[in-house]
Amino acid sequence: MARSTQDYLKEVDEVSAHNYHPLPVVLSKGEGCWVWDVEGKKYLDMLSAYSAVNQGHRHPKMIKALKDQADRITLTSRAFHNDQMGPFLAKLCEMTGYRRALPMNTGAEGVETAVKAARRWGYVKKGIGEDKAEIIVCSDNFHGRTVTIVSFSTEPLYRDGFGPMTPGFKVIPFGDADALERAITKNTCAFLVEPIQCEAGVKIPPDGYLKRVREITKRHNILFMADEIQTGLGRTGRMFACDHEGVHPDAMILGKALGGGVYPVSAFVADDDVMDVFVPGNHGSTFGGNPLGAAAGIAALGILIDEKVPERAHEMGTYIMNELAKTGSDSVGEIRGRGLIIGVEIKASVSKARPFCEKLMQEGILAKETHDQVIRICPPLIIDKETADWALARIRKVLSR
Ligand code: IF1
Repeated sequence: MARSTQDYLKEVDEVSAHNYHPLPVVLSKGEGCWVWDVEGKKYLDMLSAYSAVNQGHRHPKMIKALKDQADRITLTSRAFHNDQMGPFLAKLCEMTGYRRALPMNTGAEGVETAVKAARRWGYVKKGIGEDKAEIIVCSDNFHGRTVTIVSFSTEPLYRDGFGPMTPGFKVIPFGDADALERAITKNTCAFLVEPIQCEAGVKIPPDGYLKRVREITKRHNILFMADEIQTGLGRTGRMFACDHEGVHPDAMILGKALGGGVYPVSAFVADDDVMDVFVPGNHGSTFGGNPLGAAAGIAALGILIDEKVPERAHEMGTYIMNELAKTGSDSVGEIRGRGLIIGVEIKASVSKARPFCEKLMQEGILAKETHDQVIRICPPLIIDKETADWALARIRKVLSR
């Protein structure tokens, strides 16, 4: 007899670590904006694996690239060259406007790479005293789960019990450029920031913030490093969220959609002045830059350009935001977003966001709450108007209950 959803839930509850609290749906198939559960029920994916499937589930060009590469060679290690990594990094540099790229696998590894680059740049290029380098970050940041990264998180849940913490980080409020300027000392090597704080509840900084950050970091000779892992590659309606203010940071970290939803691919991109702090042996990864991931990366970037994905995200994001604003539900507080990262805040006096996500699931929409009060609306960027209208009708119904 076929296994039911309950069978799967019971099994996973027994054998997996309980480090998540997922919605009770067990998925077994995906295509475009849609996913199916083990009982054949179809859902619209409004989370997109936290922006890792911007190109849609199983985009035909992704699957072809993956299969073709799997038929040739999948893993070489960095002890040898492979014929996919160079073309991948060249394309990435061209799209981002940086001279060099360092490929890793997960976002957290990309952020760790940025931290190492910034510290070493501080010592080698800026002459900061040994082990004194300081990186400034923002409160409510989310940059990943490694010990060093949670060391500069301000969320107790992510840190508690995982000490001793890595020193060398200073936390300032997000969106406050004056606070950045005040926090800089002779030991500061970098400012690391998400251009939009997604996990914090889709927090968009005040207009002109990134421009001021660029100006301040330049004037004080510290690196401006943007974590575009979630905001990058089209999500906000431009290729990168920093593009909204025409700002070019000293370095960017990319991940998630860089693998087109089929493979973990991340990268740290920067110019020579930063990247040349890496020398043979002082950083690396078994899997970073592997041919399968690089082939996925080439396809993922190709789709974003060929199908004008950022433009589509801008168009559909504007449409969905405007339509949501018309909903006029008593349960809804602020609705904010940029492109197709949209947060619908549920008033704390009404309830938490989770029950709304559960009701959306019953209606055939998978969305995930963040920080108790915010429903995140983040479909794949290839969503069309018909699908958006289908979703809007159901979202309205759930919000107006
Ligand atoms: C989880 C959140 C999203 C990220 C930014 C680095 C990373 C992430 C801006 C690390 C990862 C994830 C990880 C996933 C859930 C998710 C998440 F809710 F936790 F915050 F997307 F909003 N920088 N974000 O968003 O990348 O190492 O995971 O590849 O940890 O549960 P990773």
